[in-house]
Amino acid sequence: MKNQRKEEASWIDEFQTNQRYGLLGKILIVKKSAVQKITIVETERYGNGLLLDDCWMTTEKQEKDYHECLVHPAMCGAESLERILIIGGGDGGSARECLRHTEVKHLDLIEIDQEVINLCQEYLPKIGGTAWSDPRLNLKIRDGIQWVENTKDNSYDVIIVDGSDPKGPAQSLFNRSFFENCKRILKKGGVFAAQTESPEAFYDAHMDTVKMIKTIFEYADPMYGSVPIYPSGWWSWTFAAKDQARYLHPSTTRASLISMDCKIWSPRWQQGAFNAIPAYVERALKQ
Ligand code: SPD
Repeated sequence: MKNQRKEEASWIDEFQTNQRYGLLGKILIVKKSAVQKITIVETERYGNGLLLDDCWMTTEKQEKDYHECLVHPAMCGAESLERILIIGGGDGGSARECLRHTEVKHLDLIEIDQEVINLCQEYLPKIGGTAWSDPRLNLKIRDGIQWVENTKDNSYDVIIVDGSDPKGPAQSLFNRSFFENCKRILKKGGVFAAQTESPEAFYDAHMDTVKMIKTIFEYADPMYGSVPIYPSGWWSWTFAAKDQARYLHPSTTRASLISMDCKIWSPRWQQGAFNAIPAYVERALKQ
């Protein structure tokens, strides 16, 4: 049986300019939704995984390396955690991490593609886990751009942008007007968080996005870590706030409730990850 699986496995690659990033595995299903191409795979090393338009999004055995880092600096830094917004995040991993915080009363998860939710619930159910049945979750299949445009000022304590790369359906999640609306609908003591690509594999996208967020919010800083399945394995998340750089100072009470069950995130890890800004990025941000 083991031999048989190995014979069926082949390289599943994300192709970027002059590079490719792959895992050995089997393709379980490929679907073209109205929005994008969705591929579900079974990998030898990281369990079942999801690709959108042939780019790696998540796998069961390393998703925490990404979701914990996107979510907890924001959730442990915001003044209050009553109302949370996630744009994207159709695998449910960001929602699961947010809902571990018992102060959360309401979470809007705005995903553009119902098919992503369906396939993740079927093939990667542990990533969303109990979030899918949590009464605090309000799942809407909507365009995130329109959602933030139509939301009134000061609506959310935390806003998390868990989209894919800046092309295709996620392109507009990297636009100035989108970030400006996020700022407008964020409460004064709130925290904004977004995945901001790789400082190595996607230098231009990373720099453009971090610079833009910095010009919009009063306080903003990128944080760096490792996501093995993404191009170069070196990834970033950027956090922003209106009243103070509150994402740099995690609440010890909140951290103590969640960090023992985290794989990567802890207040100590977070401090190092903000300090791990590469010198070439720090220099470029000052120009
Ligand atoms: N290059 C991949 C960037 C994708 C970031 N979002 C992934 C979704 C995981 N919830």
